[in-house]
Parts: sequence; structure tokens; C-alpha cells
Amino acid sequence: MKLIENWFSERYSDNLELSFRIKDLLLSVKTDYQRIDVFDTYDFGTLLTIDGTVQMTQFDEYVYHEMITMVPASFLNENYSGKALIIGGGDGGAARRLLDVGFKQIVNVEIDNHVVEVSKRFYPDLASSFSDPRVKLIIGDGIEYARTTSEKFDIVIIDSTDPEGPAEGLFSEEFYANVEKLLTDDGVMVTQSGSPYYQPHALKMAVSGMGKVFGSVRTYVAFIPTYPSGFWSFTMGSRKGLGKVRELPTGRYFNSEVLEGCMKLPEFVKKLINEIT
Ligand code: AG3
Repeated sequence: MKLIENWFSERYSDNLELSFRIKDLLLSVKTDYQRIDVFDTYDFGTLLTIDGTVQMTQFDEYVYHEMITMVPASFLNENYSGKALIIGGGDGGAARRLLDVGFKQIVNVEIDNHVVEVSKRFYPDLASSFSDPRVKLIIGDGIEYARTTSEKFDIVIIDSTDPEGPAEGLFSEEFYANVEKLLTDDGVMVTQSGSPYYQPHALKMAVSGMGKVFGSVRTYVAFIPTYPSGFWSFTMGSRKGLGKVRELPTGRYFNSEVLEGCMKLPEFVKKLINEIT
């Protein structure tokens, strides 16, 4: 008889958590930056957590990775140069999607090489992007990179953890000002900006910081079952506002209707945003 069951729970507050029943703990490592755990779950395949927060699962990572790449990529004009910068994203998932939609040169700056190594082992499909000649992986501080590089990019993607701990600086006005300088004229930056229900401060940090730097700031949302509340936001910044829509291939989540709908925000989200701007 087996009496003990194993669960991983991400705790959202004193009163709420999301739990996955797990078959096995596959890896647990404490790095210089954070703690990384990998679990084999019953319903969501391989689950990656950082400091106890769900980063992705095998079965729903596609929603996040399609939405953080394909939405901003939809607004680039036909003669964009094909260059992208990813800050964070050490699992390779964002780079994978950018390659799939035709980007030619991707710089991916990840602070923690353990994330890359873990992904190579447990998410080889995603991490395969790092062995593609179009992708240059830099293990280093994305904040420092944004401050010092002279390269220009059509899109800059901030694929970070929540704005506590190592990622906090990735939600600051100073950082966004440095990112703005890296964009081509019609370039777009995007950041994940948390759950409007449970992390309104993350959305507010992104919208207010980006609002001080960019002429246009647009938030969009997606349904990601394994993230807090399932209702997730992303925020884009551009100098002149988003241009004409460029047709991209359909993904598993992304399609032209999702693109149209994802920027139509519920009233409480509009209110959160309006409180700032
Ligand atoms: N990065 C964003 C994950 C944020 C999740 N937050 C949480 N569970 N509290 C995802 C990395 C995938 N490339």
C-alpha cells in the first residue's frame, strides 16, 4: 500500500496554490542565481520550476512561447532585417519559435547557464535552437548587455521570471530605456508582464516603465493553464505604435483571430493600466 503521494505546489498566497501530482523529481540544483527543479508530472509532462515558480511544462509551453514571439513579430514590416534579441529565455523556447517564423539572426542572453544545461537535457526540442547557427547564445547579464551593445534588433523579447529576485531589474524604466535604443525604427519590444489577477504589480511595473520610454505601449493576454490564474499578460512597446499586420503561419495557439482578440482587454485590466497612464 502506498500512503504518500508526491505533489509540487506553487504557492500564490497564504490562501491559494496550484499543485501538480508528480511521478518523480528529475533534478534539483541550486545555482548562483536561483534554484531550479525539474519534475515529471502526470498531466503536463516535464515541469520546470525556478525558485518554486512554474516556468513551463512540456504540454503548455507552446502557448507562452508562441505568444511572446509571434504577436510582436506580426507587426514588423515586410523588409525587417530578421534580427532578434532575447533576454532570459535560457530554455531556448522563444528562440525556437523565432527560428520557426523566419528570423535570421538571434542573440539570446541568459544569465544562468544551468537553465540552458537543464533544458538541453529535459527539453531537447526547445534547446535545439542553441545549436542552430542563426542563434548566438551569450551567458551573461542581460541588463549589462542592453546597456553596452551597439547592435540593433527588430524585436527584443524579455522572457524573464517574475519581478522578484534576479529579474527585478528587467522591469525597470532604466532597463527599458536601454532596450529602446537597441530597436530598429519600427522595432517592437515585448515582456511577459504577469497575471493581471495575482500579480497586478508586475503588469503595472511593465506598463509604467515602458510608458515613460515608448510612444506606444500595448498589453495583450493569453490563457496559460499552468501559470498563476491561467490568465497571463504580455506588454509590447514601440516608438510609433504598431504597424500593419504581417501574416504569420498558424501555430497551435496563435492564429490571426487570436492576434486580433488578444489585445481586447477585460475592463479590470484596462482599469489597472489606466490607473498608471
Ligand atoms: N518565464 C515566465 C514565467 C513566469 C511564471 N511565473 C510564475 N509561475 N509565478 C517563462 C520562461 C519560459 N521560457
